[in-house]
Amino acid sequence: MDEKYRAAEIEAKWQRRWEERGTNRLDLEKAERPYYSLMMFPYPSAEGLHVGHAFAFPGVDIHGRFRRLQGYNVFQPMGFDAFGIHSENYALKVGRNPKQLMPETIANFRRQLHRLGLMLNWENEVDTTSPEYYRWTQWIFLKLHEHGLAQRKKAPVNWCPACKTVLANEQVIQGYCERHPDVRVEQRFTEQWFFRISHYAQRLLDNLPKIDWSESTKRAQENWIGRSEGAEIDFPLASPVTGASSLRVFTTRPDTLFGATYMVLAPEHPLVSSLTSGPQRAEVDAYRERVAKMDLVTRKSIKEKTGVFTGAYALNPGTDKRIPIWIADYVLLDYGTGAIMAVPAHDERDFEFATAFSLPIVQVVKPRAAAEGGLDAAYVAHTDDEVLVNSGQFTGMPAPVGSRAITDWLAEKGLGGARINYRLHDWCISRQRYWGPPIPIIYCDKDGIVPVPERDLPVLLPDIDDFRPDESGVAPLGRVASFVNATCPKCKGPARRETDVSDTFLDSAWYFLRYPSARRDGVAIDAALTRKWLPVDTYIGGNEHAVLHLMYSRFLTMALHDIGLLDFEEPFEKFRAHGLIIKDGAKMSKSRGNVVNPDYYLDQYGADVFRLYMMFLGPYEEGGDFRDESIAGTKRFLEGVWRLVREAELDGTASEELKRCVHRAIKKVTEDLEALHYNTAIAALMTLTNEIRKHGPADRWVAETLVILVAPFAPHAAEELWEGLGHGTSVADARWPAYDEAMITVDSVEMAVQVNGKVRGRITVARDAEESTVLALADQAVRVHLDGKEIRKRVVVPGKLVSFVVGER
Ligand code: ANZ
Ligand code: ZN
Repeated sequence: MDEKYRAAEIEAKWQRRWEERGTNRLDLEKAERPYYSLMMFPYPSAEGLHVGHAFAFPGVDIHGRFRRLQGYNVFQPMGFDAFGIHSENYALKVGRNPKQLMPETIANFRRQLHRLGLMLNWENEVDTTSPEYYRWTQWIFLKLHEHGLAQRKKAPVNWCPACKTVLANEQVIQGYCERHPDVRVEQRFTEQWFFRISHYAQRLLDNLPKIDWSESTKRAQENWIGRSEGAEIDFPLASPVTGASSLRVFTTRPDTLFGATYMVLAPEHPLVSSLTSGPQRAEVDAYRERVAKMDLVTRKSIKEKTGVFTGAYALNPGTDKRIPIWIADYVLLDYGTGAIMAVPAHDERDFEFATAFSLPIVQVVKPRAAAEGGLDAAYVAHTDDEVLVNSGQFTGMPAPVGSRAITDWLAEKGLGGARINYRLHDWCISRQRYWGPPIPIIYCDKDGIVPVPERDLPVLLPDIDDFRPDESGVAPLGRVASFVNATCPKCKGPARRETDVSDTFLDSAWYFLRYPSARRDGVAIDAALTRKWLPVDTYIGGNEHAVLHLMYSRFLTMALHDIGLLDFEEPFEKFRAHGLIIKDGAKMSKSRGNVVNPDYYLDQYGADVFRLYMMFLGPYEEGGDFRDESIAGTKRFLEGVWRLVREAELDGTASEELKRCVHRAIKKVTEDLEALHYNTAIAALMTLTNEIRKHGPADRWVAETLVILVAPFAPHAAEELWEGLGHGTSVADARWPAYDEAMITVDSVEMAVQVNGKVRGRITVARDAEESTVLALADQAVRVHLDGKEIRKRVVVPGKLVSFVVGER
């Protein structure tokens, strides 16, 4: 047998074998220990796989392979999130129809994914653009509609002038379009389809402590949901107008009621027109027009306070004083009630506004010490140690007590009550674009909004030549008469089809539910398979999806649970966010010109070395800097494993010392894989190869153990070695080795790692570890202090200390 490690040959051979032998095929119905390992399915871009994928996917694959070696039947499916603006824009750019283009880009992606050596259940592949898939996406829309969770309503929405469609709030990044980082999003006030995710705000929040997710992801969701406790208060109008005798506000500080010296409505508030008095009208209208053109983020970030008096007054229910009603851009229509009581002494924005327009400022809360000493305190932040002043019968109460007392008192008088408010808004799912599943709705003059009957699904996306979006706010399908004209399912009269398509995030909000049932025709989700395989055991993906995909998936799962289609309400029991790969200190992007194409490395080194290398770049959950200097070292490591296994004395017996080293390695690699600490697991394997060199040669047990421990990372090489050791079955079906605690003596030392004289980390190593191992571990432990610097000197004081001297490059 050839003794040299030849990556290209071995990898092609094993990828063929896996295919032929069905190594990665799984009988979902018969599987006894189901384990669902999910990776975020990619959007197949024309450029193909990038290094971010090459970091993310192998990281999940290693976990899945580890679980399989532990005896689980691991289901690790893959699919393509191929609808959406991204693909459509690319098709527009190259002047082709996405329907023809997409199969080509998917084929390219599939080829690249194969090269990475991922253990995937391709039989269960899904493609969101296939009618077999999107008929069920439409079906889900119908189910939500049937249960009152899909609503058509008029609302202020984000409009991207470049995409020429509305966007969900989650797709607007600091006022700019997610896809067009230099295009400001505008506001439009139009009818759109919404899913009532806001209905689930409290449950989405309450479940967070119950799920095992990365903390950073949970915090992002918590902030996005944005729960605020406070009160709604009605302020009677000094003179009632048509349609209203009072104005309702939301406040988180009912304790400051007596300090409300004026009110502010959002310029779009429906009562503005009736409240405005004759002389003020021209000024109010001009201001409203100006604000209508502004996007939300600009509005939120404007420092300078502007506004206009409406001419109307309300009565502060605490003081009974007349207070003026203004409109201003710092009050937003879609938060709370779209109106506020302004308390300039205690709210910074109100303070700036009152100062700009010379409105009265009355302090009603003071620190206890100041209140008792009669001092006049300046503006201070709200603390528990504050008491109410100038607040009628509530004067003297501690602020939190005052809050409750005032809320109760108002409730008794029928002027409001306690109220919880959420920042999370309903999910706008309609898009005025072509490349998506048509929303299955028909409009009839007689019957109004009529859902397409289930038996008529899918509503096929027609082939059209001109699929360009335009300014009109009407989707391209609106120009296709044969699509638009329909028959009303109820009265059989002439009717019109909805021409908007749904958001791509709806496709991806349920793909994991579809995977096990991917080959079932008559149902979206097969009940028995779903019960067996879901919820997902481990989901790993990027944290950029913390509030988009991950929130939508949770919502949809909850909704389908309530509708009676699922018996669980959280889709992902465990979620881990992986880090990002950066290059030269910056996120990879085409505009920066620092994109790395994995194909080059796969050609040069093969998938196994590349996988190992990517996982050794840094902690999986933190990511790392792509420096290809060290890839040669990774290659040498794998060649070392190769040689040590080939040179093993299979009939011999390893030394006691070596056995101890192997037990230690098993323990370390097992624990690290469990925690996704891949870089340190690889470091431990490096240590082990050094130890085999020192205390070797390996016997059969040592060689086999090494092969199995390496297998999740370098599956092809492991297969070849495993076969060379005389096995006729895949190493993927071997058993993960157990270690003997008694063999793991404390023959290790802790060493400090210094960078420029400061201790930056500690490592635990075998007392007799090789210097190169110690250095590799040390480098990992303090990598944040080494990144981007030049290492001028390395010193190892055995058993004590590693010291790096670094400088700027
Ligand atoms: C009086 C007050 C006094 C307030 C005070 C704050 C401090 P969070 O915590 O984010 O929920 N507010 C309410 N609706 C608004 C809207 N549509 N646009 C702009 N601002 C709005 O913020 C709640 C507070 O934000 C509310 O409590 C209200 O100002 C303001 F010392 O009421 B407060
Ligand atoms: Zn009808």
